[in-house]
Amino acid sequence: MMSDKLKATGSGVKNGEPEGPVVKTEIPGPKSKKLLSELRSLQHAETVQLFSNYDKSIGNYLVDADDNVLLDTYTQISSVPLGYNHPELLKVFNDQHNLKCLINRPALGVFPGDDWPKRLRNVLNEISPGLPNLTTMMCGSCANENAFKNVFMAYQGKKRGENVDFTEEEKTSCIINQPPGAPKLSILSFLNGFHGRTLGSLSTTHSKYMHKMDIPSFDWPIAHFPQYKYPLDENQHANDEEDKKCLAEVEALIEEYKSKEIPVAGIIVEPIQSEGGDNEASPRFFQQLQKIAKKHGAYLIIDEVQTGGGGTGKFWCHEHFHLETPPDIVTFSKKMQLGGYFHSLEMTPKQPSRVFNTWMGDPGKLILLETIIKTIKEQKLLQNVEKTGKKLKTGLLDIEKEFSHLVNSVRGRGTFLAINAADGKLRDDILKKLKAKGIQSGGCGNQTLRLRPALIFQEHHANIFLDTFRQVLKESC
Ligand code: PSZ
Repeated sequence: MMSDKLKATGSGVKNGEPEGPVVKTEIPGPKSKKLLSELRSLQHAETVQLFSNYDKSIGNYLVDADDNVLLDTYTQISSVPLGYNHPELLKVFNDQHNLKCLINRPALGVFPGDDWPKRLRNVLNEISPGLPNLTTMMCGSCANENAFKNVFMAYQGKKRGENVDFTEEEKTSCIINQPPGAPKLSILSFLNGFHGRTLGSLSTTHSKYMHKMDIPSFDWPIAHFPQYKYPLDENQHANDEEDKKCLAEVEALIEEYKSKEIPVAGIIVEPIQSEGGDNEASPRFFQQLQKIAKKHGAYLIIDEVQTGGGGTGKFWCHEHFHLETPPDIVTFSKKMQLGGYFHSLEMTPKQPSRVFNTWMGDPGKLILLETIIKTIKEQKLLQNVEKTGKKLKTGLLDIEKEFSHLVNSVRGRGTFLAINAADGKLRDDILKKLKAKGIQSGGCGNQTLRLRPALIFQEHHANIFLDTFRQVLKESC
């Protein structure tokens, strides 16, 4: 799978990686704890788990400040595509031109570098999910936030028709947040969805109260997302009914908000609800959702911030759904390093400066993305994800059978996999025990353990994870 450069460099050592996890201290260890107290005096740092040594971290292994070596199945909340210190990425800024693109960071909306169109075109050609335009941004939240703006503009643009000039009343009213310039419009989202924490995107995030407490929100419709029973093949009928129920609710909400005069201009959905608990929905659910969106003149935004970049075995998770046309917008960030969204021409504003900020992304990150895409293709990493994913999922299904009183509902695609613990406390205990044995993993939803390894995670890494997981469950019996 790997190029020769990356082949074994010594006995028992693969791709420059250690043979397995090494735990030397409790985690966080004394050095991490000392650094945490220092950081706490400088900023709110209550979410910090440990401090890492990014010089020593390598491949699938995260090395912490106390020299503990952790097999990383969580990858910075699913955002490390090629593992740590990948040789191809280490080379990128040895190139003087690339280095100059990095340090002379332009305001891309005004003074882009002379290679920017070519670089954007390359990325579009390589990975666009069938959409002709690409707007770059900095993170997932601001990708969604600006995607909403495009949706609202296109929705109002449709009403204006050929007459693209704004009225005087629109111009003065929008300044003071009033209609008709600032119209009442909505984005429909799903319960347990996560689309970011900035003010607009937070109105479509519905996973944990801590994300939302004390923050004013838009009155926008929220539909239930299917909650499936597993295994899928034994619960097809119940799950089909669940799809139907949720889709009927989407249509009812669209009608309700139309009559409330807050029409639904767009629908945002994750291909697999990630923060909310790795909740899947069927290809048919997404096909029908797209049909409903089209029928009601609402645009469909697929949020691939967490699912995008190959973890599901396809570059975009929604490719698994075989939609009849591409969605109107596909947002991304995380593994792509750069935030942004692909979109149809209809989403492109007719006037200048409507979707804009100082940086509008970062050429340095786009350069990294080019290398990431090239490496994924050259090293056939999507195939690797499929292969490792099969091993991992089969292993998890075996474990689920063996410990059915402790864990259930194995699900997911590629290596983008999840399993539920019987309750939230057990899930948290499992995460802690895995960490103590040198596996960095993560939770989502109330009781789910999620796997988000890098695309270079291989079968032998899967074996280490599965063996350790089994050990932890044995101890929990
Ligand atoms: O607690 C947090 O803020 C977290 S933990 C994981 C995320 C955020 N994920 C980010 C995310 C996402 O998973 C989806 C599907 N859409 C949008 C976002 C927001 O991306 P960022 O964090 O880059 O703003």
